[in-house]
Amino acid sequence: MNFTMKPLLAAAACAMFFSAGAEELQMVSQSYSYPDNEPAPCHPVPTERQLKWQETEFYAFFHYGMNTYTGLEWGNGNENPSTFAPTQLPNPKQWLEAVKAAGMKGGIAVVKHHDGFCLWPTATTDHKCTNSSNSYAQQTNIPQAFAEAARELDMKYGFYVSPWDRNSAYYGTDRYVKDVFMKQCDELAQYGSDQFEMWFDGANGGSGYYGGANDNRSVDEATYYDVPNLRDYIHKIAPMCLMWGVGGEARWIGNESGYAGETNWAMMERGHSSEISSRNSGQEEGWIWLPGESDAKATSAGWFWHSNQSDLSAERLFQMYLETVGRNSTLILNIPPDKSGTLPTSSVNVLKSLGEMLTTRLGTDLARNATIEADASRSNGASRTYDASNMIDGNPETYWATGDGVTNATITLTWDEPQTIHYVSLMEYIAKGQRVKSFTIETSADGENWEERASEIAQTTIGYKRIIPLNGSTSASYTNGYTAKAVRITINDSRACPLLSSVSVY
Ligand code: FUL
Repeated sequence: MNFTMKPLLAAAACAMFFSAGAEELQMVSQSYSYPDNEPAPCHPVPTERQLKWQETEFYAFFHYGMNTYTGLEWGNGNENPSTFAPTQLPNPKQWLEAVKAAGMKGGIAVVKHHDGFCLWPTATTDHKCTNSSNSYAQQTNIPQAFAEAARELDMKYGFYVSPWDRNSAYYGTDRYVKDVFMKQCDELAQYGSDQFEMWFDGANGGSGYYGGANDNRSVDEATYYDVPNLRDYIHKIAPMCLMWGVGGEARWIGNESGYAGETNWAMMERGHSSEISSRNSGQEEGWIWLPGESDAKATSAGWFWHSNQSDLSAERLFQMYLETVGRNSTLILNIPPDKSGTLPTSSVNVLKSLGEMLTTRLGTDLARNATIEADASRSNGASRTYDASNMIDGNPETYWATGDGVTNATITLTWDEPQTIHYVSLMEYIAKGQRVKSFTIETSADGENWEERASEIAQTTIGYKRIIPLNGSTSASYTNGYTAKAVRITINDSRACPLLSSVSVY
């Protein structure tokens, strides 16, 4: 719809109120108009916290703790604190430097796993590193060192604190939530108001040591942890800290193998029976914004370090990246520190190769030098345009849009000289909701004859980011690519007028 034709809505709404002291009646007239012609939101929409979190895209998971020294994946909670015996002072800065080289923007450190062993000098339990007889353990404070290193390296950081505690005598009672778990979250929040995510595992209850009781305790995770209060409380201290999993602000993608659905909505019908089976793809009809996060391991054995582990190849990790970040999910990739409290050299080397691969393959955006056109664009507003050029200006705040009710359109990028291309990456302006339901990509070697690409991949949702390998495969080796003088993207269907903030071609 043309802006000039659009009626200025509800021109005169009147409000009445009493002024504080004099109690005299005042009339205030307000008028509503849309000088910028902005598209209406297509609900649900993300909170600002969820938006910021989504921009983190690719970050690390560091499973380190008592299990590193017992060789277990789930400690029972009956460990002697002295078993935690680092051979040198654990060095979170080395962890973060290594993942930064892989192109990651941050990391989450496990500071308490299900065994209840805390990697900071907590006041809530005796099951903690500072009670070890090892002198490096006594000096260990992972949340503090991790937060400091992240700030120094300009990276985002957060903590995994297991709600389940197989050591605590109080687990399963109200006292555990009030006096142990909430206080631990509070202590951790104090390590930085700039945390981006707290990870609350879904593993809840079962057998354990429980202060010597050695029994089985189960809880209802939906009610036991007093999540609404916990969330409000953490957000007061760390306003941009997203509460993952049990916290209810982002969802598990449904597997630990590093892939999201090709179709992947950021919305879910929370509480509906279909929720669990829809984790991988989200739900188009979902009424709550609950974006997916994929947790996966970069090593072969477990989440924690094991002497027999090997590193997955950089090529395999690149595939995971395409199948998660490239499918509207974030990727939290686990690399476990060893008994020295540092990442093994072999892992550091793979991370470096991955970073180089990402730079070579997805580092130079050819769209920036293209001419871009759309066959439909929304009319300009007073201080905003919705032109196709907004998709290649590198500014995530500007976007291309069509007019209200226009749910299909074609975008064409053209170069003076033919380019060799492998990937097309698209981003929706999700602040106003996720919209696109179907699209197609074609390339043309001469600018006249078109060939459809990657039709074997479901070109359905886009969301925050969608990366399409033009050869149709996320696992095939990096080929010679296609020669293209032009690329055409057709939006075939959308929940409302499509809004794209970026088109990139690599
Ligand atoms: C799971 C836990 O039980 C694993 O030990 C690990 O921490 C993984 C990331 O989440 O639910």
